[in-house]
Amino acid sequence: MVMEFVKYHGLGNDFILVDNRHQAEPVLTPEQAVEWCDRHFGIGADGVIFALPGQSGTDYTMRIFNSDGSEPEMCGNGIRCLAQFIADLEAAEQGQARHTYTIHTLAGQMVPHLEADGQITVDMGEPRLVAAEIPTTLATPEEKVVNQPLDVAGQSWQVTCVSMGNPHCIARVDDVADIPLAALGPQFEHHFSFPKRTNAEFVQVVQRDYLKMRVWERGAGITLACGTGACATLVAGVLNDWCDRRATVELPGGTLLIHWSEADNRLYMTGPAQRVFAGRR
Ligand code: ZDP
Repeated sequence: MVMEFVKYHGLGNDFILVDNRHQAEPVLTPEQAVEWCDRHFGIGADGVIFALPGQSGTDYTMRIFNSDGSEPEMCGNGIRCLAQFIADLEAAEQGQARHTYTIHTLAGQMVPHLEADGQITVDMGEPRLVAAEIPTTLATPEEKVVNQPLDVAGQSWQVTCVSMGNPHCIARVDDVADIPLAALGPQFEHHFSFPKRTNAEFVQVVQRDYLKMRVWERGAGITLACGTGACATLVAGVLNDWCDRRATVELPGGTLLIHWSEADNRLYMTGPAQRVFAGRR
């Protein structure tokens, strides 16, 4: 069967978007998503995202398969791409689109808002900090993991763990350019301390309001950006007093503005989402 898709990217973190509004389950299997994401034998992407009918009163539901076929709970750059995709669909069908959507995800409800300048701000919800919610065995279930030692690749790292619905393990380094990401990433991802595997972020503190970050993504490997990872990194920075609650996070693909609001404990992420091309497969 011929299927239509649209490619989008958020800071070079690229996704295949599928209009799945007519059906409650994704129209592709995880195995098909792996094929579609292949950069040599397929379309090429870090993941496939499905725009599904809403649940529990939300406008839409987002589901995503990573390029290895695993299904993450949440996806920050992806939800900006999803919001732009939906707005583009609504504009094509109705001549106009809304600016704010409520989106159901496996990590709860998220609320992207399309700004007048083309950027998209997403209410990413509250970070989860206790070990049971990461999940990690680095502490007892109710404890936080802040600046704890972790042995990886024959080296002792000081790590902080944050869940944005999906698991993140953050380590501060002097210079992110020096990190052998391809070698280290898989060893963090598959470390026995993370029962659901983990995303791994290496952060360099440039100023209290400017962080540089490189990411190894669970299920996708090296990517140019990670929205949930940028949020988790800022939270780790605040918990360790490396940075302010509002900071720019520079990723290889560009920058995101992240704000951890004191008023409501929620993360607000602002960044772009761009349409690349549409196709059939
Ligand atoms: O947690 C995971 O398995 C991630 N690979 C999900 C994708 C995260 C993403 N890069 C982001 O921006 O949050 C889409």
